[in-house]
Amino acid sequence: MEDKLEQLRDEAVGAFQNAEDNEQLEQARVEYLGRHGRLREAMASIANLPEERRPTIGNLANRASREMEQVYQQRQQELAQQTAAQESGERIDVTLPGRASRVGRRHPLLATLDEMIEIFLGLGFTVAEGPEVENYYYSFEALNYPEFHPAMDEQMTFYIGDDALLRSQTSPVQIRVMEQQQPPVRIVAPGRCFRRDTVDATHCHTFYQLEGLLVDEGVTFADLKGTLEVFAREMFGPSCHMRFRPDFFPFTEPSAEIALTCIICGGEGCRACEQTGWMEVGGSGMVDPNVLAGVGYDTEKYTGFAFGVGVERLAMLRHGIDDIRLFYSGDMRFLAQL
Ligand code: 2NL
Repeated sequence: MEDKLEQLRDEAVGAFQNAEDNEQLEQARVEYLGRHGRLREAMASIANLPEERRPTIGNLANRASREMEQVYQQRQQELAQQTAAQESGERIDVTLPGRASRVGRRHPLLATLDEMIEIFLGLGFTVAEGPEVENYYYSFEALNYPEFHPAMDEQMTFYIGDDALLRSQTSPVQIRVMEQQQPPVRIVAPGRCFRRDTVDATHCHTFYQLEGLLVDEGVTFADLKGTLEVFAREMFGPSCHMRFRPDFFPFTEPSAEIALTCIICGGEGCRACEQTGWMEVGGSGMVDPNVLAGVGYDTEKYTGFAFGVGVERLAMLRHGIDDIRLFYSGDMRFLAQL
């Protein structure tokens, strides 16, 4: 009887372990563990044994039963895991082509800025950079701001200390360069700037600017206009023109607002340009003699022009984008289109 039970257990364990799917496993379960199965059959025959043999054989039968049940459950679990893996597509198809890794590219704002810089490099300018955290002197005093100008107000500028603030334009860079060298100076200063603006479709607290500065003997407003005209045509094509209107900045005199032929409607007038046919892109002017004197230049000998252009504005025009916030959204559906 002992041999018979052991043989039955070994057979059952083999059958469970060799079952290749749920159906085969269920067949084996019915055969060995079922209500009319072979284990029950063997257990029923224990009643026919002599009384003193029954407890030993009964224990043996119970142990065999537990072992069979254990192997059955283990195999059941293995099969369930296999099915789940197959259903979730974990099968490996070695014939599939590999996944190409995504190639990155420049952000549209920096791509626009690079194009702008490229044009000025072609005109003989070089690139100058400086700190994003500035002090009062380079931000305001050296730029001929009067002592209580609103641009200095905490409402308009981010202060991070008594004499430390986030630059609101890149002009401090040009002051630093002029302090270091005598004319001729011919530089562009690209970079990130910061203003206390409430974010909306056309304003952001963080934005990019490109400023330019040229100081030499005999520089006139005609040089300013000619330089910016060349820039506009290189950037937007031969039909793009420039409009100058009187404006005011503390650091230039005279000063002029810069507008370009609306790229959306070609100057006809549309919603983007509020029916004017023109798009304002920045400001410009002849460097105020106070600024030149402040860095130790001889104002009898030298004159200069300067300008500042908003990079977001140009990028929006170029790509027909109507919301500045898209540039800072990090949304790949937007970025991948440009
Ligand atoms: C604007 C106007 C401008 C300048 C920036 C400048 C710098 C120095 C001296 C004189 Cl160091 N001028 N920069 C001049 C005129 C206008 O920016 O609307 N920018 C977006």
